[in-house]
Amino acid sequence: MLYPQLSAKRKVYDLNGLWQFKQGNYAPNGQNRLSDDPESELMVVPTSFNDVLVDKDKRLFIGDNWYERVIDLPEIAEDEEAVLRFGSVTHQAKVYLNGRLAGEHKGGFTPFEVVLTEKDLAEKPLVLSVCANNELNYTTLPVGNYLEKKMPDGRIKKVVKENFDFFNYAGIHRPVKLYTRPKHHIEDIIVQYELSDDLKSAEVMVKVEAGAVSKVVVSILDETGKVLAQGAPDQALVLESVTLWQPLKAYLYTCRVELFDGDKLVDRYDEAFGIRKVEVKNAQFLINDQPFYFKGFGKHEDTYINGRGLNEAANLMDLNLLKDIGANSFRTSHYPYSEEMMRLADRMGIVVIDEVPAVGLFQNFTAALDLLGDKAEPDNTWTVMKTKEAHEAVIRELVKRDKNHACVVMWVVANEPSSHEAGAREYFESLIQLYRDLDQQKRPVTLVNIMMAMPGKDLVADLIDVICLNRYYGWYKDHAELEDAKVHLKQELEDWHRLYPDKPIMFTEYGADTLPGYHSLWDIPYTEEYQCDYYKANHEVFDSLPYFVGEQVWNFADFETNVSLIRVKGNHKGLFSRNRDPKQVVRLFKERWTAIPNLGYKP
Ligand code: BDP
Repeated sequence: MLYPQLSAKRKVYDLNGLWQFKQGNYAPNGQNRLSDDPESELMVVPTSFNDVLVDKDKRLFIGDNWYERVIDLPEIAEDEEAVLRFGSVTHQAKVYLNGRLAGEHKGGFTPFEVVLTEKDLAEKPLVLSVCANNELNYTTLPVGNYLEKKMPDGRIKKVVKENFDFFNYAGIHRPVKLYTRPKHHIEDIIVQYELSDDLKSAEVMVKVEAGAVSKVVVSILDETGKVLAQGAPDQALVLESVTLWQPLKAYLYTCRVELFDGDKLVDRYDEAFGIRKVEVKNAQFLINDQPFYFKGFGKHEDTYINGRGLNEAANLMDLNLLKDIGANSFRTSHYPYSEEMMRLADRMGIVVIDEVPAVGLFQNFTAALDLLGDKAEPDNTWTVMKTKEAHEAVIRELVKRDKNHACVVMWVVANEPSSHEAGAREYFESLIQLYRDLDQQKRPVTLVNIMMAMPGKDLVADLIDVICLNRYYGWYKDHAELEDAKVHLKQELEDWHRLYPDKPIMFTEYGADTLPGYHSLWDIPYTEEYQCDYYKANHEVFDSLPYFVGEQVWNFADFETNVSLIRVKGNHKGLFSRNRDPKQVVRLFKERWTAIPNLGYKP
């Protein structure tokens, strides 16, 4: 899906800013206005509504969240169409135009569009109402435990207990835009390329989905805007001398697609893309034929005030901090990040592991996380979860959105599912295959493994390319026993390697909650010293194993969670605090990571 962008034939209008807002019942009918409802109030777009409302019940409200604004449409030419474009609405969206249901979308982290009809274009003014529903259950991704509570006054209150460890922020999270494009337009662009064996030259092949026109011209431009090759879609365009997209040394070409009717330009779109090779071979993760070592983070889209809403300044600061500490990569844990973030990572040369919101696929996950929780029922995840349809949809939407990004080097099918329970293999086999079928670049696919799915118990690892582990030796296991932690960690990694000698292994999570300002002479968890010692112990083991290809810590920064016994106003495993102040451990990482090269660390 193309990002809304200005071009000679396209205009983009910003619909962000102040909207009218109300939680609960509302039925737009073309005559009424949300602003006339005394219970309505102001809201900004984009942001999570939760923290900005400053009201406990509204912050935790589950159900329909209504947004409305009135648009005085610009003139749209006869041969053009107008499209409403939502970067994301969390989690389910219904879009109404003058009271008419004009579009719907399920899934809170991928974009969708609504094309305005002739009738909509004639309406003056046009009332745009959006319902953002934030219910989660066993059919949605992420997975939530949904219940209806009877209140003392007889009212029924909807409740979602997150089956995952981050706060269920919701609302219109990413920009809303109105753009125009020609009726006969470019619908999608898929850039494929084949590099020569020496990686010096490439044949670029571009697929174009477009309306009927007489001619489609594809041009490849370098960073100075010089045309290097030109031809038709599906034709090999030869680049004699290629500048590769390298980790932290990005180079982006432009693929310009133009539609012509005779000599007349009908539509034009510029898609940036990088050329690089990704391959998994002999227990190594190769980028441009060299062994790559992942240094970086699991992150969240999470900032004060905005919650999960797009915060471009925070994104840029985060990636600058990531570079400063000597890292090279992050995982979009636990959902697709904004298109703006992916474009930024492309430009900065940051390597990305791209994840769908498949989190919580573990019955009773919160009980499992709660160390004091006694699990009465045996887990029955794969008969209880009805998420397959949502899962397929989100894989399709993610690949459609992110396929051309050079930064994306691997896809994640799920985070910490119950991959050791009967039914897991049947559930995941076709989803992993779906990624492989859809992705023209044939990027590796992984599943992020949970601590309970140990080697021998896990049922899916043979289906994936890289063994990605979330492990907490020295935290959830061997708590404050770092010597034992090292022994157990090494043992487990050796077991994985014995089972899958050709697959590289990396950590996609490891970490220890740390409250900045807490210190101790001894090994006391939650102190800044313990966080340092915890990481040193883990690194000692990593460095002793040649097939261990990467370390992504949990987490980049502290983040908001649901309340629970083991969360002290959020999760504090960040190397940075929620406001991005460094903890003591940042110095340790900076020293370590600036000494480890991105390529060729473990040749
Ligand atoms: C893992 C999850 C992550 C949690 C983390 C933790 O993948 O979302 O926040 O552990 O417990 O279970 O800190």
